[in-house]
Amino acid sequence: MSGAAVGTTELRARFARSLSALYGSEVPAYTTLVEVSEAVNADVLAAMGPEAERLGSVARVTAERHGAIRVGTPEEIAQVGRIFGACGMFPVGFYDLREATPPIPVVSTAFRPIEGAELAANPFRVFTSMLVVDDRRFFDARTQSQLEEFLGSRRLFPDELLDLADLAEKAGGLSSYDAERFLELATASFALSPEPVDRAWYDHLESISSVAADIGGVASTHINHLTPRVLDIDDLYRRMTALGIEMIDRIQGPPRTSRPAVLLRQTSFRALAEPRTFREPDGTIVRGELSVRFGEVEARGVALTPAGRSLYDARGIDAFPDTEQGLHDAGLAHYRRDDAGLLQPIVYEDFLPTSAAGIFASNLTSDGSVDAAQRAAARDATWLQAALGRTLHDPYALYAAQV
Ligand code: OOG
Ligand code: NI
Repeated sequence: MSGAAVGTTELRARFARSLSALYGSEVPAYTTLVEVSEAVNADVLAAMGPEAERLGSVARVTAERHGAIRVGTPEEIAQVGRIFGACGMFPVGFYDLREATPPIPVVSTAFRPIEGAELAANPFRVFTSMLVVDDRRFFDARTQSQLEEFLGSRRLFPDELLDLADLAEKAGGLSSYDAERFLELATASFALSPEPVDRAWYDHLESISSVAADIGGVASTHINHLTPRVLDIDDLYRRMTALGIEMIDRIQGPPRTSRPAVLLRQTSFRALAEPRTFREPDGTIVRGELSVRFGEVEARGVALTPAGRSLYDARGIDAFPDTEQGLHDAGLAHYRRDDAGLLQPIVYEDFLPTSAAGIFASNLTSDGSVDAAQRAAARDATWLQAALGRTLHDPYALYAAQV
């Protein structure tokens, strides 16, 4: 415990709230999504009673969000690690989206709390992707060096923010005054920038990958989506569609089933056109629009063990037992025994590579261009851990430790 006025747990909860307010002001449809999610959750609670809270208290689920951000360099992701570290969020898992269909030129991790009590207090997580500029399958030598120059000369986060982050992580929190300042600077760093976008450069990157353009074609980063959690995602999907909001054509992850909910199910509304300013090749500044940011929503189930995950990946949800006791006895999912000796599910707190790929893909303007004959750049969990300069946690080890 620290003596700081605002501890890391409260900093995280306030950061999630402040980003939510920002995203709602930038993307009004997000506010609709949050309202519909809250209405669905209230209805599930009314219909099911305490059973609805089996996978997290209503307070947790109502405040629960995951964000997504995308950065360009190892230095940038290390800075992101410091900012989230201040909020008690640590990198968990390694995702290589270059292996996805269509391939995306990024590797990713998720910053999140890692202990049961912290997850219960506020499980805010941020899926964070980093561009792989030296992967020749996507970027030729000239584009790589242009990207390196562009990314190397920008500063996503002011020094004052990084210093406050280091102070918070070291002291376990901040004074009220410093906490306000930290939240103000951190939130502003993830706002959409009014800076004009260099049209020719952006278009060049977009012809390779929309995600590369979103990262390397603009001078700052931004929240790409902020996802509330819902207790009945099929109902949410129907209600959003009835409101005339265009959803992607499916729910990613396990199909609806009467079996216990496992892992993660996600869907989203399509990226909306947002006004942006552009600098044309002749130097004139014009108003235009980009469709990059969207609204995702998710439902979470129990965390699977490695055996459960292999079974899910090989045979799908139909291969699973019908009951929680069955899942537990077969060693397929994580449960802990409460004081009364009853089985309590351990919530899945991470992401799914196929689902993430589907979420990326459903909002791309084109598949981009990839030359599979070219040399891939080596990236793995060990590489990312070194870039971050902090432990990259293994999700399976964390679930096992929560029991
Ligand atoms: C991240 C996509 C992955 C999820 O929920 O699987 C993700 C992005 O679009 O940057 O957020
Ligand atoms: Ni997401």
